[in-house]
This record gives sequence, C-alpha cells and structure tokens, in this order.
Amino acid sequence: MHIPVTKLMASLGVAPQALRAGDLLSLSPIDGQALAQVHAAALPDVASAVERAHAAYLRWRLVPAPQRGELVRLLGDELRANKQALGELVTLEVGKVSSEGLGEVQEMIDICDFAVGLSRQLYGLTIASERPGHRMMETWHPLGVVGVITAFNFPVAVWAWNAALALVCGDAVIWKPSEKAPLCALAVQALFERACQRFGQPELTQDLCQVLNGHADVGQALVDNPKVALISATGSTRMGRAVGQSVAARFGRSLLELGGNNAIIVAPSADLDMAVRAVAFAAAGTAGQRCTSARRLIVHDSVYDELVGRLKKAYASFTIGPPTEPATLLGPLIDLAAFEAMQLALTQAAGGGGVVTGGARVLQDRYADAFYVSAALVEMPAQTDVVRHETFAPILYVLKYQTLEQAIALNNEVPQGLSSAIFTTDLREAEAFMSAAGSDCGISNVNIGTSGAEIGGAFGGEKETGGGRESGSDAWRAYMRRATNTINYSSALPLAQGVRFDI
Ligand code: UN1
Repeated sequence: MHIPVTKLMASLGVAPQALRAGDLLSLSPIDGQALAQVHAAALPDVASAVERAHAAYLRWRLVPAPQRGELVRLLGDELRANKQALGELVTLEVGKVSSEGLGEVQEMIDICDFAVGLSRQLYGLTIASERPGHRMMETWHPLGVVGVITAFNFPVAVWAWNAALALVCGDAVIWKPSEKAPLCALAVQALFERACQRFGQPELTQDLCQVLNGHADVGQALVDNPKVALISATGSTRMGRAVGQSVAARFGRSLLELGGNNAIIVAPSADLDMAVRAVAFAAAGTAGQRCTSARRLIVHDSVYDELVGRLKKAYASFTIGPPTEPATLLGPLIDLAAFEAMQLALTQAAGGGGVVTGGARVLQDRYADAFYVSAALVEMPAQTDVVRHETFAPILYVLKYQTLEQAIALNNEVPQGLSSAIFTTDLREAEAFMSAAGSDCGISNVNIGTSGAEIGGAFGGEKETGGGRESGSDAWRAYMRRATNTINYSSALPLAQGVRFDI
C-alpha cells in the first residue's frame, strides 16, 4: 500500500480501517499498485439506503431553501480548507496531473458558491391568466431522492455538480461512484459529514447524502428503485442507453451526460499560436480522458501544413510521467483496458488510411503495471467509423476542409453532440458556427478549446451525449418538480376557453 494514502485519507477524515474494510480494490494508475480495499455495497444495502434517503428528503424538503444553502456553504468551506489533500487524492487514485486534481476540487468549490446563491433564487414565473380575477404562477418543489452515478475521470467534481444543486433544491442524494475511484468518494463523504456537524442539526442531515461504493449491480439497483426520483448518470453511451431505458420504463427522470466526440475547427484566419496551445490541452490534457477532450481537428487546407507541423512539435515536447511530478503534462491512462482500446483504435485508423504519429506505450520499464502513452495525432483521409467512435485516450484525428459548410457538416456528422470549437478571427464564421445552422453540440466555443468548461453554464450535449444539462444556468430545474398554480380571487367561476357548464 502507498504510504501517503493512509495519511492523506486520515487528514480528510477517513479512518485507516476503512482502507481495508472490504474487497473493492482501489488501484493507482500511477504504478498499478493497490491503494486500499474498501467495503463494497451489496444489493440489500441499496434498498435500505434508498429508504433512509427518502426519509431524509421528507424532512429536508421542509427546511427553507436559504437554510439548505447554508449546509452547502459549509461544504464549500470544507472543500476550500482541504483542497490540497483532496486534489492529491484525485491525482493518486485516477492519475490526473496535480494542477488538474486541484482544478477539479476548485470546480466543486465553484458549484457550491453557485448553489448557495441559487438557494435564494429558485424562482418561478407569474403568468397572466385569461380569466378575470385569476392569477397563475409556477412553484418549484423538492423532487425526492437523486441517484448520482459518476465516472472515474471526474471522481469528485461531477458529484458536486449534482449534490450541491440537489441539496439546495431540497433533495437527498445517493452516490454510486466509479469502482475505479472509491477512495475519492469516501473522502468527499467525510468532508460532507464534517459540514453536517458544523451545520449542527443532525436530525435534518442524517442520511441526506450517502455513498454506495460497489460494482455495476449497485448502480442498476439504484436505477431500478422507484423511490429514486432522478438518476443523474455520467459515463459511456452504452451505460447511459441502459440507464435511460430502465429509468424511463418506470417513468422516472434521468439526466444523462454521456460520450463526446468533440471537434475543433481551425479556420484560415485563426490565431495559430492560440490554436496550438488550445488543441494541445484539449486533446492531450487529462491524457484525453475527459468527455470534453478534443478528438477531432478539422483544419482548413490553407493552414493545414503549418498547424499540423507545429502540433507535432508540441506533442513531441510533452513531458510524460507520474502526475505527481510538477513538470508532467501527460499522466497515465486509467488502466490496461484503456490502453488496449487506444491501441485498437490506432490500428483501425491506420487500416483506414490514417497516418499515425505517436501513441506508443512509454515508461514500461519503470512502471510495468501502469500505462503511460505518448499522445497520438492521426491524419485521416476521411471521417471513418473509428473517427466517429469515442475512444477515451489521447488520440486526435486530423481532417482537412475547404469550405466552412464542409467543416460544420463534419463537426455534426458523428453520433455524439457534447462540445465543439472554432478558431477564427472572422466574425461571420464565428457567428455561423454558433447559429441554428452551425454546430449541433450542447457546447460551442469560439477561440477556446472544447474542454475545461466553467460551472456557470449548463453542461451537457445532444444526440448520444444524452441530452442532460448539469451545473450552471437553469440546470437546477432538473432537481425539482414544477407545479402550475391557478388562483381564483374573484367571486365568480369562469371556465377557461369560454366553456359553459351552468348548473
Ligand atoms: C467530464 O469529462 O465528465 O469541461 C466532465 C470540462 C470539465 C468537466 C468535464 N469542466 O472539461
């Protein structure tokens, strides 16, 4: 076992016994070694957790929203105070470079701040009634138990996007984290419990947020439980298709944030210095393991040779290695399966006429059980099947275009619709890309890469990305139920649409 992990977990409030409490193995992708063996929930645990969460919701929904916001403010305080340790844990358990581990905790702090403000702004509309002496309005009420299923690549922030909003909206939360990141979940839960202690009303916060570490069957039981009002799931399109169908079959609500296949268009007028940096971070940052990672680069003929040449140079300069070392830009892939999927995609791309630069395994002498790779650039003759498929690895497929219409068509001709970007200094091109006839993605950026969105906007995408929106803007509405109220303050009873029913 790594020495630092016990200390790190203790500093975050997780007792050493929890690190050897069961048979769910946490492996560090840094060296492939075991960090801990934690308790895995069994199926009966899910049903009882949901019952307890539902009871917690019945109490919590009566607490005024600004007071609910106070609990989230305290959670934000805990996260601020423990940012360093939690960031280090993210690095240790999923292999993100230090600044990205810390950035992920910052994202949690940001959404807590956002949710605290929101707790005084859960506004409904007042609507003009067609009848005299009547008023219409909308009220937003707490929804119930929210099941949150998260992926390994954002092992703490995605929970926070959901939990911070759900808590101010008056809901209870059950979290099924990725089985590849159970320690992150235990640490976050410990910080939440500290916030609850400081909140000082245990009868209100008991069972309000729970963690169920475990395998896919635990997630499935949560998905199938009719007392879970909303399932918010982040992960692969395959997982989301199954989750969406199961939840729909019981008329539950789902919020899906699934695969992306994000493209960056580089137009003739682009600032190429900026584009090179942005593309490098978007495609190779986080070792290509963000749902927003750039996977396709669509470059105008006239700047193709220069941009691709500069990118190859930038790629060759990346420091690859343990994410704990300050100079590292490219940490490890999460595991062997990720490495194999990457190699398979590269083989398929080469078979389809792609010219591959990079992509090989490195550092295997030092780390026999970990999977470090160089980032791959693949110049493709066309948008073939492998390009249209999301491979969760640092592979950037490069395509050429002649007209903006072609570039937008290529951008949209994939099954996924999460993020997209254009680099241009031409106002007409920028606006056309963001217009109704432009990118069909949930996120479309100008002179910014595809990844690294701020929490203030709604986050999510169309088509196989699942259609859900999390985080900022009005995403909170998914965590509440809407009631339409019509109030008659007159002494008559006129019917709408002029209908008469005189008795
Ligand atoms: C994800 O990869 O699941 O925009 C989320 C970004 C981050 C969130 C990514 N703020 O890249």
